[in-house]
Amino acid sequence: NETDAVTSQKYLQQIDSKPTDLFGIAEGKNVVFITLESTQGFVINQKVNGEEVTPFLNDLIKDSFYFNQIYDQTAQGKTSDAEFIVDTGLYPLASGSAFVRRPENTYLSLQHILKQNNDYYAATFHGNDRTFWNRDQMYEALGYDTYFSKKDYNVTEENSINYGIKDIPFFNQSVDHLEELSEPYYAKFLTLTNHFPFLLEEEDTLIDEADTEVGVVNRYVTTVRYLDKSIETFFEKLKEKGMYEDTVFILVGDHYGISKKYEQGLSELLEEQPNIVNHMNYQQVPLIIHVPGQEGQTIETQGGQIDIRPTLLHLLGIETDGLYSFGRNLFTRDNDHPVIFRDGSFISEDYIYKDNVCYGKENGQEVDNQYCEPDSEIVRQELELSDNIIFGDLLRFLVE
Ligand code: GP9
Ligand code: MN
Repeated sequence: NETDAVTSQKYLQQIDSKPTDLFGIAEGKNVVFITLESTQGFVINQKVNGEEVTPFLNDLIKDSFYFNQIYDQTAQGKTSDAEFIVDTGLYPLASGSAFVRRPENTYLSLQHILKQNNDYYAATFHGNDRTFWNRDQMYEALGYDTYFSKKDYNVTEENSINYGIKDIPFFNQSVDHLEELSEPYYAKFLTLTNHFPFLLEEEDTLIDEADTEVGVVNRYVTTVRYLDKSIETFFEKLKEKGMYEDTVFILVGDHYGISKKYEQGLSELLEEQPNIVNHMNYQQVPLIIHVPGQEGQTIETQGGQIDIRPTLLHLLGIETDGLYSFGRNLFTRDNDHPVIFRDGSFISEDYIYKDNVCYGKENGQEVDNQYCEPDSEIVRQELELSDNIIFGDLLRFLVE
């Protein structure tokens, strides 16, 4: 009800945004947002059999804001949760996908905000069926003007694998649609080839499989390598067409590719011990924000996918106060605020809290639960407020 709406409003209003020199550096630019399917942070600058897994991304981060401590906050909604978090600034649901369960809500989405501020046109591109994850319905609620899906692509048996059209033809064909959009635009691209169980044809294999005891991990490096190539192809094409300069690019992994079940293969690959500290590190996803002409910088601030939206808005020169989001600008985020996971676990400046056990963050030693209690309280509060907003459809009272 409306009282709950006011409670949420009060909490969210204390999330301050602080000024920085970067405010507005990308004002008015087109935005190209790319989700890197199943891409975990460890692939960046990682070599397998002496070869880089992501040579293009490794180069790109040298001229980008590269955030190397960003955590996957998705739950059962997988890709759709990653989309939900970025677009709404809310946490995903504890079970199921908000895309499927709450498409009729009022949302103050990133797309709405951009439309209101600079008349951005919002489009989304994905090679799978329109209705997957209920995207057709949810994208309307989020204010997308156009949704290019499978039916808008020339999809053949030759150019498809696993869930659909391969990433290279996907980007190639997308450019033709992108060219037609009115500017400035916000364009989201969901890649697909690097999806479990990581299948790839010989002709697309650019790197040898890894050599661990876990086939999933071995194949994963080849599909990540292919994804890297597809991004390179896309950038080249945009440069050729003069569509690169005036665009800010955001690339982010949507969630893990190697689930816990296969993690021992990852430990083998990286020659690391299977322990809580490394397990948490594997939950990191790469976040790259590339503004052409802007000098590169690696930012070690701890954060989550929920922090992407205010960070982008900051660069676009849009104030984030009063936008009902749980995210914090990564350029100013306080490390003492925990990164919150949907199951109530978290990672803070000094602790990891997982499955009701509190660990020291640096050494992974179990410590008394009392050390995690204060942050745990914040975690419960944020998740509850976010759930209230979603289940109570509270933004209908707050957003005109
Ligand atoms: C399918 C794509 C991948 O359209 O979103 O699915 P997911 O990663 O959510 O399993
Ligand atoms: Mn996914």
